[in-house]
Amino acid sequence: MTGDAFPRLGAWVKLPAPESVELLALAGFDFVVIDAEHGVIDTRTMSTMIGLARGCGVAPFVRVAGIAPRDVQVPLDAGAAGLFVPQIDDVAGARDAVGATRFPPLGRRGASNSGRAGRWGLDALGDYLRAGNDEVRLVVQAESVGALDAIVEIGEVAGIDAVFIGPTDLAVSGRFREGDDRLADLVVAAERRCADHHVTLGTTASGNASELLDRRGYDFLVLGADTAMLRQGAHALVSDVRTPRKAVGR
Ligand code: 3PY
Ligand code: MG
Repeated sequence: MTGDAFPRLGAWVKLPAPESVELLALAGFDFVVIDAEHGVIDTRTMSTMIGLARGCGVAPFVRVAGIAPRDVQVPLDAGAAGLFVPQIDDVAGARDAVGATRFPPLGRRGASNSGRAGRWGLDALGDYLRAGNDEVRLVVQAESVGALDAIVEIGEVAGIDAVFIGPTDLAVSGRFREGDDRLADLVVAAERRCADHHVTLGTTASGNASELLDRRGYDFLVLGADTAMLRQGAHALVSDVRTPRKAVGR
C-alpha cells in the first residue's frame, strides 16, 4: 500500500479505443479506470491502454469483472496502477480480493516480472514483488447496504487502499427509488465513518464534484465515462442545430 495520496479525478474508459485514454489524459484527468466489468474491452486492448496511459502521464486503473486469476493477473502484469473490484460486501470478500491480487504474505498472486509490471524483465524479482504489494492500489467497491454498514472494517483490511461507493448498484441492490432519503442518509453516515477512521473514499459524481470533495470528504471521484461524454457532446451538437429557435427582432 502506497503512502501517496490517491489520484483525485478519474474517468471510466468503456469503449475499446485506446484513443479514449489519450483524450482523457489531454483533458487533465489524473487517472482512468479501464472498465472490464461493464465495458467491451479485451485484454490486448487493455494492455495497449495501460501502456498508453503511462506514456501520457495518467494513472491506469482497471475495473475487473471478478477476482479469478484471469480477471486480475492480466491487468496487474500489464502494469495497471491499481484495480477496482466490484461488489465487495463484507470483510471476507475484501480479504478474498486481497488474496487474489497481492503477493505473499498478503495474498497468493502469481509472480512473473516478464511483463510491463516488471519492466519486461528489467526489474529484479524483488522490486517487482515490492511494487505489486506497495505501489499497486486495490480499491474495493461498496455497492450494498451491508457493504456500507461494514465500510470501515472493509477499508481497514490489510492490502486494501480505498473503498469506492457505487451508487447505481447500491440503489439497485437495496431496491431504493431515485431520491430516497434513507439511501442518502446511509451514504452520509458511511462517509462520516470513513472520515473518522481515515479510510480513503471515492465515488462517482454527477455535477456535485465540489460538494463531494470539499464538504463530504471524498478523496477521489470518477467524473464520467467516455461513452457518456461522446453521447452528451454529440447530442448537444445535433440538438443545437435541430432545435427550433424563436425568431428574434421581428
Ligand atoms: C455503480 O454505481 O454501481 C458503479 O459501479 C459505479 O458507477
Ligand atoms: Mg456498480
